[in-house]
Amino acid sequence: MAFNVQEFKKEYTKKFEELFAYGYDEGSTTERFIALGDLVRGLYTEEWKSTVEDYIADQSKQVYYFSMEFLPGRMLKSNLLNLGILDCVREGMQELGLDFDEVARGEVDPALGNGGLGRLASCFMDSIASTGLAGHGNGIRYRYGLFQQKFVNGYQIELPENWLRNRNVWEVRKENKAVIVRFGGQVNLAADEDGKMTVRYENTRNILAVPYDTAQVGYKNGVINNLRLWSAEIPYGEEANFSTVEERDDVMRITEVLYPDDSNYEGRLLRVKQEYFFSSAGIQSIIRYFKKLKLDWNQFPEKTAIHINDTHPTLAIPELMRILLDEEGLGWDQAWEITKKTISYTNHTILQEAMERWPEGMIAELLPRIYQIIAEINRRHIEKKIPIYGNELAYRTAIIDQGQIKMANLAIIGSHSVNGVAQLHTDILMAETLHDFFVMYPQKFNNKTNGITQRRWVQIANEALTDLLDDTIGAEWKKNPLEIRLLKAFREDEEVLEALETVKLKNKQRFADYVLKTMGIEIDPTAIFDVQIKRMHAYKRQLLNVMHILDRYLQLKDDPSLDFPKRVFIFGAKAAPSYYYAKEIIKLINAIADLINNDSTIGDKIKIVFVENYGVSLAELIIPAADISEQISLAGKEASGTSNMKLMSNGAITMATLDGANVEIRDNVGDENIFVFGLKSEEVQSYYRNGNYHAYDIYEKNPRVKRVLNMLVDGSIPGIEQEGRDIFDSLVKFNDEYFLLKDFDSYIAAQYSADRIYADRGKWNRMALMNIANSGPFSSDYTIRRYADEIWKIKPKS
Ligand code: 26M
Repeated sequence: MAFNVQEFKKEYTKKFEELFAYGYDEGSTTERFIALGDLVRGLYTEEWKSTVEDYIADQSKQVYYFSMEFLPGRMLKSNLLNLGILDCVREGMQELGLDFDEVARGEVDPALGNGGLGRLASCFMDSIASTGLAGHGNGIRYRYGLFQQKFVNGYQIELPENWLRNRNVWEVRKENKAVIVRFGGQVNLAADEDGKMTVRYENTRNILAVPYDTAQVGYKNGVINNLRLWSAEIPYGEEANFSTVEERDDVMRITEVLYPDDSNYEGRLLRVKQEYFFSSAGIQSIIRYFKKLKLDWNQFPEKTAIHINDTHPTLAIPELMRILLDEEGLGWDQAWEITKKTISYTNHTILQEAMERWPEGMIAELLPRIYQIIAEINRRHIEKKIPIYGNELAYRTAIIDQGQIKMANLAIIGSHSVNGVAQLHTDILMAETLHDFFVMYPQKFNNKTNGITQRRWVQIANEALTDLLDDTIGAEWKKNPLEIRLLKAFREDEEVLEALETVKLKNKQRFADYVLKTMGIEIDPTAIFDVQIKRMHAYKRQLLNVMHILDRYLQLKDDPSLDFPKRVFIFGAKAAPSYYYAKEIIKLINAIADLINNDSTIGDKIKIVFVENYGVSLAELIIPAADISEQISLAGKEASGTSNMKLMSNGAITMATLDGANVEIRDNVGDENIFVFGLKSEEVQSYYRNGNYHAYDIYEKNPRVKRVLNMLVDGSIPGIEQEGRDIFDSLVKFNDEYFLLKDFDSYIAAQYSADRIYADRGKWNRMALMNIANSGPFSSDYTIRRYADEIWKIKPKS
């Protein structure tokens, strides 16, 4: 983008005055950001428009990524980076006497997702545009994002996240693209004049879905795709049907707030309304576009791929069927072939409690026509499969079972591709979780290991590392992430290794400053920064990390002269508001932080920092500062993980169980550049199957385990009477569902070897370098290319 510093300064000054009627020097940080964001949006609108026009002119196949969640993070720097004007704008702001980084922090980080699944969707949007693919997002414009987390007396408190309070400079409301989504009512069959039967919907409640579009700027390639988020409103001219406050509230509520639980499905009516609302609106807008092309319906799958991110948008399947059947007049078989060829599905979890199921009666009442179509899909499925596979297998794969609609079953049967998000996860899906379906449809199953965008997670979050890489191996890695492997040639180069250490130290200092300023805790940047950042969940085993901390504390209390290197244990985690046990662990971590941080005999040997309100923006601050990446879920439980990839790309060394994508990280970096411990997935499976795990025996026989666990109940940690007892019981009395006690010894041993190696700076730096050098394969650009080649069948714009 042609643009110079002088022009920028002029434009910015003008834009600010236009918006606020005073000079930027008098503005607040928020106002300064809004002016900048507004200016930047103006810079790309022409390319945004022409990208869409080109897609129409070329009749390019397009992919639509349907996701209930997106977690884009702040967009200013990423838009500037991708437009190629980041340095120019930074310089211009500086010349205007403004602190560019501070202005950038004036942007609110949109938290329209819970965690891994939502962030993956946003990495994918960046990679789709940056690899030159015609692809768009489809989701919900929640009025309130994921709750803000506060700690009060160590307990998690949730506050509403009113992310739109200062307006959103990136979005464009597209009133002319609004569609109607219908709920409730009755379905009637009526014969028209020629005696043809048509389906009529009567007495439906009609909701207006208004799209807000946000540009997805590709990296220096002129491609600008679209993220379309829908908002629920009362349709124009239908105000009379919404005369009571309750009726109006019911509409607003649909897109009011993101459900804050990412691990436990709940059969709530409002949730399924949200799911149908954005699925239906998305399908309608795709159909509207396709009809402009004036092609045959059989060409729909040649021009359209629709991907559903987990089962949340699965109602897109019967919705597409409904439109083809009822509105476009196609026959069942033709509509079904088109639907299956168009839709593909990603599974993100094997946890049974997270699998979506809806009560049949609820769907029948809320979405009567959709219910009929699901029932017919189910009937045909059973009828077709019984002769081939027998009754038992056929019924085990039924969509409707014991009064419940199983969304994963519908997603698999109604799509042509089912993928897991790491090889181990996909293997478990095929062999266990979805084995019945694998028998029926082996060709549908495939793996697409997750990835991350190094543009955000290295170039933006870690400018110092970016400069070092450019100076050492050139800048090609930015366009071609595999090229980062060139760094391997410098593994014995002391100058590079020292420079890498300097970069890390600088990032650690930056985080230490933040911690001092926001929490009043002083941490030593030369200490090991040991990081675990992810949702709080029992299977992720933050509690195992806690057990290590308590063990280390006890060792130091016994012998304060022990020469452990200093360590700072850094946590970031939100718990679902209804997840009681996860909240107890939050309280526990805050309590041991209080105890240990203020114990003068421990001093700097152990510090614990539990940051409040972890999210994308804090991740950008923490990840570049990490030495150790804690990826310690019980093997077989974490589908993939993506913070593991972000941390390795920033030179942290992984402390890993062989779970999710950790396995592939190990394969890439080699055993000598990772700390692996714990049970393997097959061993876990075998214990579950044989029922021969006895946590109590370990508690009794392992004195270190016993001492650590006793701390939870003997009053040595103030303020956790209830929590300590509950957590102790979960491990000792209720047999430790996630095998923490079993993995404890090998975890401690792995932590000790980390201590030893950290003391050898050269060796540690070499390991860090090898992690960075081997992170290229985890770029979401490659993940997306594999989705494009193997599932979506779309090619980049030449
Ligand atoms: C479901 C029903 C009702 C309300 C909420 C949900 C729900 C929301 C989010 C369920 C699951 C949700 O997210 C799951 C998730 O984030 N899974 C993670 O996906 C990542 C990307 O593939 C993986 O890296 C993680 O391993 C996986 O845990």
